[in-house]
Amino acid sequence: MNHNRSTILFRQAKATIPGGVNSPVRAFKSVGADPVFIKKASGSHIFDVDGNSYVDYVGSWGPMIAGHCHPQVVEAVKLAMDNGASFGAPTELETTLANMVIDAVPSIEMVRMVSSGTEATMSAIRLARGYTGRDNILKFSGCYHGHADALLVKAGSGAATFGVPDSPGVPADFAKHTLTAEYNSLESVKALVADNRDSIACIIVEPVAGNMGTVPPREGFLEGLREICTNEGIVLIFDEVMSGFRVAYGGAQELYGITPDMTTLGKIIGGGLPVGAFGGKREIMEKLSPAGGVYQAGTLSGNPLAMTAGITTLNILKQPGFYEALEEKSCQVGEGIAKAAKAAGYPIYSTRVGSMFCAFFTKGKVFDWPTASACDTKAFAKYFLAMLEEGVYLAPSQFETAFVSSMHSDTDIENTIAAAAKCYKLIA
Ligand code: HOZ
Repeated sequence: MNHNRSTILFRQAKATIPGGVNSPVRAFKSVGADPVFIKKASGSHIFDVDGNSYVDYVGSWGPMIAGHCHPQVVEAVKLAMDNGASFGAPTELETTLANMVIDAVPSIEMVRMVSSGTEATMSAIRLARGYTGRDNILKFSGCYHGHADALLVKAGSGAATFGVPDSPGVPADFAKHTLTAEYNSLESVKALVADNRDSIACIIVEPVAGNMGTVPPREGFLEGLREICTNEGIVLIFDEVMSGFRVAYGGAQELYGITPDMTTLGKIIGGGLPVGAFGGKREIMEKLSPAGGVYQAGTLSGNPLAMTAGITTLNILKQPGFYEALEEKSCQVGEGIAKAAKAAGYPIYSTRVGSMFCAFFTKGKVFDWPTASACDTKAFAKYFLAMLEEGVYLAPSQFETAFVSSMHSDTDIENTIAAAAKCYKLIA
């Protein structure tokens, strides 16, 4: 494949944008290559500036569950644009999307729209602190909740990819209120709670971890968190920015039947436009300004174009059989890749929850950050580059999730599995 134009554009970008990208993982740095620059996308495919096409399993890191440029979304956003891009004043669209979110997500009685997942988690934590009057928060090693200061502690995703356990620029005074437990270990949570009685405002968790690869919750883990939080007066926050409307219409909380006190959302509810949201129990949400005293605001919050893309996308997801068909495709691709690795004699540990999946380059099981971080990232990098050459676009990091969309066809899936078979043999 020729990547000449991408190489030129990356060189130009590096002169004006730090590292040449506007979000670190995109840079392909951890796989030792230059990124391909994307020109356009359609359905299950993205196309780069050199004319190469790829079956896309990044899906803009999650939002494109109905595929790129879904005709209904494109049409709706074009019409919304004719009415104006932004008003900074309330619109009916915001209430429509709020009602759709409330109907879908068991824990959400009231919701506030913001512009990104980072804003959603940052604001949810402020609200949990304001509501409880407590300062400490508890998160899990390898879970990523955006890049707010207090949350960049033992974070997954880009921070994990680049080996940044705690970012420079985060004052120790800010990070000292962040306690970190091990994912899937209730014992580690209980120990921290016992040592910090009556000082923990919230436990924030990805109910399906998606930022250290895909790591499902073990049986009893989410139930245990629910019980601890109820007993200790701690606000339980599910960060469903990735899993919301992805693993089920009502997210992981619907799938596993555990209801947190608050939920953060993003990605899919914006249909590819910048949106985040946080919501939960009415008594907590009513503490938010201007109803209550906890401050939070945003010029582009509830933006009409983003609301329109979100509403249209959720209407597509509500069509009968949507999640069943997606499950079938995801199972085919996840299992197909695992079988291809086995046939090549290459050791991987394969995980999948709905249309989120991951192939970990390890012989052992992966259930937390220590087991995820034991993966052979050099072998992953070789596999990633080989797959790219075969026309399959994966996330350029072992510690990210692959996403399947409803537009992935049987041919796309067959081609992906054939490419994986070839690439595992190549690196075995
Ligand atoms: N936070 C995303 C990975 N989990 C990366 C987003 C991006 O680089 O666009």
